Amino acid sequence: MVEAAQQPKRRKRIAMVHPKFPPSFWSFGFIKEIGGFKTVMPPLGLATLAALTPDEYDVVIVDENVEDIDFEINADLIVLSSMAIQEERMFEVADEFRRRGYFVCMGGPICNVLPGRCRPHCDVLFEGEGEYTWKQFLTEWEKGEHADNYVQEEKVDLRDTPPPRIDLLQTSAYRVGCIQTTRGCPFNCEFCDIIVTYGRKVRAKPIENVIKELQAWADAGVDFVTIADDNLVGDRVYAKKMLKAVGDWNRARRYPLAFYVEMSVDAARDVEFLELIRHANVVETFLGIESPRSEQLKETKKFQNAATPLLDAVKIIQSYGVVIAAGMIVGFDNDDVGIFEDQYTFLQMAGIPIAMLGILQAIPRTPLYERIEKAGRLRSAAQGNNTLSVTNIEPLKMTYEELVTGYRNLFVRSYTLDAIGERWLNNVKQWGSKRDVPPFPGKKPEDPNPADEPNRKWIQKPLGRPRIHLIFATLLILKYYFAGGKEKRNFALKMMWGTLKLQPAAFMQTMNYLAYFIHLREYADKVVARDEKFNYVFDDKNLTAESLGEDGHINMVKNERSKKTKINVNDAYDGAEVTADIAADLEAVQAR
Ligand code: B12
Ligand code: SF4
Repeated sequence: MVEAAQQPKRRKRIAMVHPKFPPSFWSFGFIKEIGGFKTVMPPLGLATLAALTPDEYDVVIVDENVEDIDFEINADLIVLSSMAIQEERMFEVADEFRRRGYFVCMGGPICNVLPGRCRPHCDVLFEGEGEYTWKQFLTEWEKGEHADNYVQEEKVDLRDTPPPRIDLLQTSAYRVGCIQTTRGCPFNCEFCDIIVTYGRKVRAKPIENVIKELQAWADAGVDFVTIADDNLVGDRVYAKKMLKAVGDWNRARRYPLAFYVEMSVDAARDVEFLELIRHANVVETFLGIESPRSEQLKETKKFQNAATPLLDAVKIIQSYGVVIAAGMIVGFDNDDVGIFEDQYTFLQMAGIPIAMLGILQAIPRTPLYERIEKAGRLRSAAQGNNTLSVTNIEPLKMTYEELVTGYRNLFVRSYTLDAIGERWLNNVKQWGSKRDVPPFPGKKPEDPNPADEPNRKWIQKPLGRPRIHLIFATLLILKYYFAGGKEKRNFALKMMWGTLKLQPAAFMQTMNYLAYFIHLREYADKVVARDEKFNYVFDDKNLTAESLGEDGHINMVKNERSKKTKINVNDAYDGAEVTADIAADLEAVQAR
């Protein structure tokens, strides 16, 4: 008989669970069948945590958006990670596991801003980046000495983050793959929770690791990858080197990967950067434009936008063949009822087909939250879907009802077929061309001006490798529009014919977006237009962070400030017309 001491130690099992998303603007839930996917993107945070877990553990990732959760799973630890939009389901799942006696750890974006609400639903709560705290916890847990709360205050060095374990994901269930090359953003927008968690000093992964991660996604059969950086131009020097390397790698492939990125509008000032995103095969970018009115941009400390002619910036970026998805916000203190018309006009003129329209919300731990709480203008708890007719802020220049009704009407109006069609063709007209690009103010005389450049060909390759599913998807798209009545049919014909006239090479890109628009139309009609959150008001008018369970005794931004991190924001503002506001902001940042 083998002595107990000699028996091999039982391998412990960790189940990492990602709760289901409700329908949202980005869920693409209405076009899963057309796209042939179960959910849009994998949980990169959990895949990263899995990679950080020492080899002696067996790890599984269960994404409830892809498969059902087995509440009797063989596991010693349950790890949950989610965004605030998954709150309800996250807590249900956590409570169910705990009811059955499992030990539950919780982390992710929701815990980073709403730890007070998460606390009652888990055994161990993690706040902030997980690279160091996860390993520390495992060591302490093995010894039976673990804490019940781990907070990562120092920002993680991205050389310490390993390539995510995408081998643990059912990659074919996702529409796109996902990598992250940097974390953090040098700017200081008042409402932003990104800089609360990830800080204002941009930290980057070694470029060779980026290429390795991309190769892994390509090997897994993925054609489209999101570069989930908070701001791709946050560190422009790194971004250029990285995009050059990625572009060289990508263009050498028979079927290059297509990329989605997120960046700030000051990118429009840098011709070299724009050439490189085109070279890398970026086909869509998210821009946080927020408002066409500069008073509102200054109010929210988005000085980089206030100093930029926004319409021109959009047109310049589009001329590099990129589709722009914009974040737009109503409900700033300076917004009056005229803002809805201004937002609509701006979007139509700019030709921004995908506008994530939201009402300003105060997210706990942000400077905006502190200001609104101090002013006694909190009206309810923060919630995770920023594209519903609800906000926790009492508006100043209109009533709450005017704000949510105006918002809802703006959303629905922006997603009528006529409005989408006009925006899409305005954007196709701009692709690969210098037409309509005005000289860009605020540049140094020696800088090249995109308006002086020759016409650019549309060189994007959005489709990836040929797949049988593409034929099936095309048929379903045609069915939706051509069997859906005259209005839909005319819209589809206008989009296709318009593209053939303006930019024939981009015809299949228009087909792609015809699918995208089905989701957005359905979301506008079935979720936003019928949203009952309108009446979601708390009786108690004297709400505070504490009474809402949103207390956050640790403000990570303040902690970072106290460490006097030196950030070179001059790079990020490079070429901007430096107004007094920007100068003050620069000084404030430099003084930290
Ligand atoms: C890619 C992305 C998406 C993708 C989807 C990603 C997915 N998995 O489905 C898309 C574009 C579809 C998307 C959509 C949305 N998104 Co999004 N998204 C991102 C983005 C840019 C990157 C996410 C990511 O992969 N990060 C990289 C990984 C490694 O980071 P991570 O998951 O946070 O994990 C780290 C830590 O949090 C921690 N950690 C995480 N879990 C755990 C667990 C434990 C136990 C431990 C120890 C640690 C830990 O360790 C990890 C490594 O450091 C983030 C911004 C950001 N910088 O994170 C926003 C972000 C997560 N999204 C956000 C929002 C609001 C949304 C939407 C609700 C917007 C909308 N109205 O539609 C939707 C909802 C999604 C849906 N399907 O319905 C917010 C969430 C705010 C919050 N606090 O909850 C963020 C933070 C951006 C922002 N501030 O505006 N998003
Ligand atoms: S530019 Fe975007 S990521 Fe950066 S601080 Fe502003 S809102 Fe946050």
